[in-house]
Amino acid sequence: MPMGGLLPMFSSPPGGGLGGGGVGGSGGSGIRKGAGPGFRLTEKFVLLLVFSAFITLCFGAIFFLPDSSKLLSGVFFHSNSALQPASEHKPGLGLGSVNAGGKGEDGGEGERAAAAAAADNLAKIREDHERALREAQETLQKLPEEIQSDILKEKEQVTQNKQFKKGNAGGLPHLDFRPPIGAIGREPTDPEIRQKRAKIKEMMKHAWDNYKLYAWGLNELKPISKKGHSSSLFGNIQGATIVDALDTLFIMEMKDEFKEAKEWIEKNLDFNVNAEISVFEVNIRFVGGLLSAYYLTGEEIFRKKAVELGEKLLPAFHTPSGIPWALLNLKSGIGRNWPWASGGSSILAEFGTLHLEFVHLTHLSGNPIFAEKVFGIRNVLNTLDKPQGLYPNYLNPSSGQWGQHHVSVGGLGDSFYEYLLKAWLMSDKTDLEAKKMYFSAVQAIETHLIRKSSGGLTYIAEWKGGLLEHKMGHLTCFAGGMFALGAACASPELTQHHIELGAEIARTCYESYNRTAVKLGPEAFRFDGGVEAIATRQSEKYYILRPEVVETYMYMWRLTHDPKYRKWAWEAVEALEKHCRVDGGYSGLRDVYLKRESYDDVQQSFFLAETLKYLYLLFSDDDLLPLEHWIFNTEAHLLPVLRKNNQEVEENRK
Ligand code: DMJ
Repeated sequence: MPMGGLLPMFSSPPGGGLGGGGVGGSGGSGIRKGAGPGFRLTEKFVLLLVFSAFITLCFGAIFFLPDSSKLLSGVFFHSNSALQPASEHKPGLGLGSVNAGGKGEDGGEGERAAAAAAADNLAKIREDHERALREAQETLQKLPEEIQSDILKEKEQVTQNKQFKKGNAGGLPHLDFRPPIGAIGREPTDPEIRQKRAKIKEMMKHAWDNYKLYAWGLNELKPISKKGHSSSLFGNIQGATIVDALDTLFIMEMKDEFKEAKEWIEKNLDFNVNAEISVFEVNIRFVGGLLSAYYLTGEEIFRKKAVELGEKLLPAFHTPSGIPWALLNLKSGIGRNWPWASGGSSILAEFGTLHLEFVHLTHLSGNPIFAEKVFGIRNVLNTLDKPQGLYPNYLNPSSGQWGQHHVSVGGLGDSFYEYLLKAWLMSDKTDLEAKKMYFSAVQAIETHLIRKSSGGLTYIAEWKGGLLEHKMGHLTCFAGGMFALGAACASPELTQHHIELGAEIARTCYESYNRTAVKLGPEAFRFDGGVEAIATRQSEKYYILRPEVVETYMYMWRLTHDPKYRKWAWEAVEALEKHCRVDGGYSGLRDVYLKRESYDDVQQSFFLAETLKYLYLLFSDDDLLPLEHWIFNTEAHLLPVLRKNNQEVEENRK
């Protein structure tokens, strides 16, 4: 269509503008007719009245409207209420009703109706306006602090929700801390036992003082070179010995040392490091140590640090199966597995040893994420077939399938089994799934791994795709204590049998110590090639101050009170003093079959956390850390049993 075709309709008429000519020039419109001399006087009067009411209304509206562009725009530009947002909806000017009234053709009634409607509308406008004024005044009269605090309250709520979702420590619920049960024991009444206990405390002091003197703030001590020792297991997180030793210092009532440890933690313990750490080691030593210190003292700093570190470990679970990586860069959150682990697998003893600490992190933070993660691990395990009912040491976190079918109750497997039993006990025996998993695993271990030597020593062999390797690790010796603890809590028909199993393992491990030159056991010992409980390979002859044998003695002592366990434990103390104690602390040995010491020059942090703690408990009364109230994590850190109900806790406290 040519443009010229539209022009005539929108162009002004010749002569221009709206002046008279436009309207007048168009010839006879309806208005002109209606307004003509044909109206009666009353009609004219009604029209005049309606018109004047309309003018008054408009004037009134303008007069009463507040000086608000929003309201003005509401009135003038949103007169169609359907276009106004609900919150901005204002009663309109009522033009519709004025018109309706004004159109009345029934003389006086229409007039009155119109006048009444106009008055109504004016009243509404006034009311709205006054309300707006009142609100504005109230807001202006509020103190600036009140406004500020309203804003802050809102902000806080949002932040709290966000923090809770993120599992941030800022969202911690308030916990009513009560003094722990049996954290400090009475002096033993027997003077000989008292003296032995005092000796073990002196050993702790020697280890601590030298660490303080030569390696303060670093991870571990080199007692021969008298300097710090760093381990890649902790990346560049520092202070492993301080955190690991905290609860031992507390129960031994080494108050000054505990105080200096706490002060160091407050000022220096820092997890904002750009380094790769072992998730397992950091969890059992640092998270475990901090949780234990919190439960013993109620000091907020320990809880705060434990939760903060727990959060830092969470990215390790970002794998397709939810089975965590072994190694994690704390800054980038990038994880990976040990390069030597079968087909990129995660390790059973590592991902299976997070459960206790993570359940407590949820308990202390109010954030379910920690528990969800570890129960997720359990779910994966429960969907998998177990060869002969056994749990292989390797599990691929990407495929969620087993790697090599190697099974061990020692290294790579050990504390997974320990944590099944302790998850059940720590839940006040409500976690029946853990109980079932534990007892069926032990049954499979008994059938396929436990053997008796021709000399009558019971041992736990390693299983490699169905073939047995007749070797038992020092690490495996913890299992004696585990069987006994499980026995004490299991059904009567299992009790005797498992206690005996624990006792037999304890004896075998004792033999592994007793058959060396220094009376401390090797890293691994064999039951083949004509030997029993003796290391045959040079690479297995070392002793690094490990606790597992005295750990089993401690449980056996508590559960049977057979004096031989104290006797064996004291032999270990004497051997430690004779062969591992040096001027600068305690050192491991490279070969336990040599009379002349060959020091490895490392004072492991677990010597203070575990070995000395278990020895101290062996020479204390049973009311120091009673087993029905406390669970020891795999690094001997203390976690209380989470009672079914508070009333029971109250009862137990009396
Ligand atoms: C400790 O860190 C723990 O006991 C862990 O379960 C195994 N290794 C050492 C002690 O030998």
